[in-house]
Amino acid sequence: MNAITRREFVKGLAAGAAVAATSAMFPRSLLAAEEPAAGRKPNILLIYIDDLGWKDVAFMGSKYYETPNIDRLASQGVVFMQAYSNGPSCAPSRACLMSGQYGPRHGVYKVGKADVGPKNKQKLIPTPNTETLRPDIVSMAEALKAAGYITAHMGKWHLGNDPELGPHSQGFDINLGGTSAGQPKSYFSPYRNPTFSDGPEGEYLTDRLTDEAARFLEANKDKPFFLYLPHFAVHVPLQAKKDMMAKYEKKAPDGEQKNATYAAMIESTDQGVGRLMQKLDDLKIADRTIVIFYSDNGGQLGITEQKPLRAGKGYLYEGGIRVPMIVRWPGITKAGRTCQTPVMGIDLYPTFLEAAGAKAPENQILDGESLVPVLRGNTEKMNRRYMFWHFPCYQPGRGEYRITPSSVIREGDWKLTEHFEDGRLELYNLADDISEKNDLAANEAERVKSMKAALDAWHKAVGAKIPTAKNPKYDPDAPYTN
Ligand SMILES: [Ca+2]
Repeated sequence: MNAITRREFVKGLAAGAAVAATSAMFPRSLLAAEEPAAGRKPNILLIYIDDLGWKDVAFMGSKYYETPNIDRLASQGVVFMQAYSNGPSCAPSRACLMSGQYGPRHGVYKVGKADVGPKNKQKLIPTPNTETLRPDIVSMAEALKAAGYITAHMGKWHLGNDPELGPHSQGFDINLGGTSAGQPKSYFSPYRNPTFSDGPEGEYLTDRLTDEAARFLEANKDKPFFLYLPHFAVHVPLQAKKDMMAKYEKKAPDGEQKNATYAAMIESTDQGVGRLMQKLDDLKIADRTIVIFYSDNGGQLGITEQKPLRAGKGYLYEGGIRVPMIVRWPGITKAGRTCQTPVMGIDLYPTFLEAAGAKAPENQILDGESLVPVLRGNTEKMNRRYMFWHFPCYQPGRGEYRITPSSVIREGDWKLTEHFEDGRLELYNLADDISEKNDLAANEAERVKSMKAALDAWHKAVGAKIPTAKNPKYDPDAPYTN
């Protein structure tokens, strides 16, 4: 991890604040805010949306979904065009985000058992999956708490239940909503969630989490805080406020973006973001609050689509792992900047440590890299040469597996996938072929060889388990039945 001294950090913050004040990069409300006191730790508000795809927001190009508040946030911060989730679905992305570690270190690869799906269509015995985050792992919340932050979790946790495995066990002072569950029983009260009370009949969950988050901001405006707001939205069950759906029912579809309920769920999320940004302004703490808007995986096919990206949630193609991401850090990030640097969930942990002047946990490798130099605009490049995904399990789909055991390595614009069932290698150049249509593995023997060697070396370095045992139940002639 790039260490930064407290003095450098403070110096940077002060210099950045001056830039913001003179160049009118931020709205009046931000300029009116107090100057950050020297050495004051910035607040961190991490808004993490569930299953929100790369193009499920207007600022990324959707003509169907309406997200004026998130669009405004995007215009005030850095938009990462190549932000990735660490996994193709909820739990692995969250485990990586919270731990700062790649999947093989904690073993959370997917939601549920490793071999979900028709067993007779699995050539290999997959590596067992872990469904909870190990208690000995020091989460980003624990690291920030140790640095004096008050920490709150509001929404979906999906990595186990308190007291042993829930948000409280991983350093969150407050937990509202966080259990082992991957989706709400209902988006309308009564919620039947053991970690928070039901609201008035018919209250909407996304609004409620926004209310709770706003109350938290008010109550903790004078402390350094880390508010992790992993909305249940826009994951199924598809349930939205009826009055919000009407306009989408009349609206022209944008390809397969046409589900009015889903659109209204996105709009409720957008309103929540708008209300919290307004709250930061009203409390005059926007200038010392880092806001991150991010998603845990791609959009679900059948509900939405991410064209030109290939596939969606549950795949290792870009549509499954490339997600929208905004970082607004007044005084540090330049408003309206678009950044092509590939980044991923594990980068946020070291970024937050650097921002907070917090110590990295002892005896815990952090696989990500701080985004602070990129956020400052000092560079467009990360120090790392490669990014990795490891999925030694089966991810069922409709008619075929979305993923059979495989690993992915990205180097520059090149993306190589190794399929463990048959050793097949797939290679794409994302700069020329963002849709992953032209497999260049046969044309690029040298590159394939070097990337495969780097992937092998990584497997060894992180102790990645690779399934090799043949599944005796495999039947090549059996139909795939869901
Ligand atoms: Ca998800």
